[in-house]
Amino acid sequence: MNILEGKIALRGEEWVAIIVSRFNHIITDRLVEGARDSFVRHGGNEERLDVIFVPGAYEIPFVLDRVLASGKYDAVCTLGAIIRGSTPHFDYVSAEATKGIANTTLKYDIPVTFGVLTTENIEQAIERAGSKVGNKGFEAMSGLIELIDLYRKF
Ligand code: INI
Repeated sequence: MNILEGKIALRGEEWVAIIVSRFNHIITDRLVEGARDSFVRHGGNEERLDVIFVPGAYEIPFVLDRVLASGKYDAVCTLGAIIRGSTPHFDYVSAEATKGIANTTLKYDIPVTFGVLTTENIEQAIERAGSKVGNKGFEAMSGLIELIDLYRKF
């Protein structure tokens, strides 16, 4: 049996972009910090890590398309925080962001991970941004690093 899997280790030569939404920035700032932490801990060169800000999660797919088309990056980590609160906007924004990121990713042969939180309330978001339930930014970057190595294998 042959097992194909990626190592969570960078060579220091990879260019990686984080696309992050400013909406609910108290949360998304923490996700960026977690992602940066994972990147550095796993051997990334911080001078090759670009952080690209967009207004809200709805805009992530459009900017993702441009970023992937640029050819500059080996991989892209998307981060955001969509919190239901009391507005129906949540359903539209989360559906478009999720679908948009997946559809855009399928157009390119470049790894992309999804670190966009979709939570019922701010407490659940805080739990996933560096407290009780870990940091989803760290997880999204760690998954991305694994994919970078996996993509080298075929
Ligand atoms: N954007 C988010 O990133 N998170 C949210 O929770 C959110 N809510 O709830 O409205 C949100 N809305 C803004 C949206 O992403 C766009 O930026 C806006 O509609 C302008 O296009």
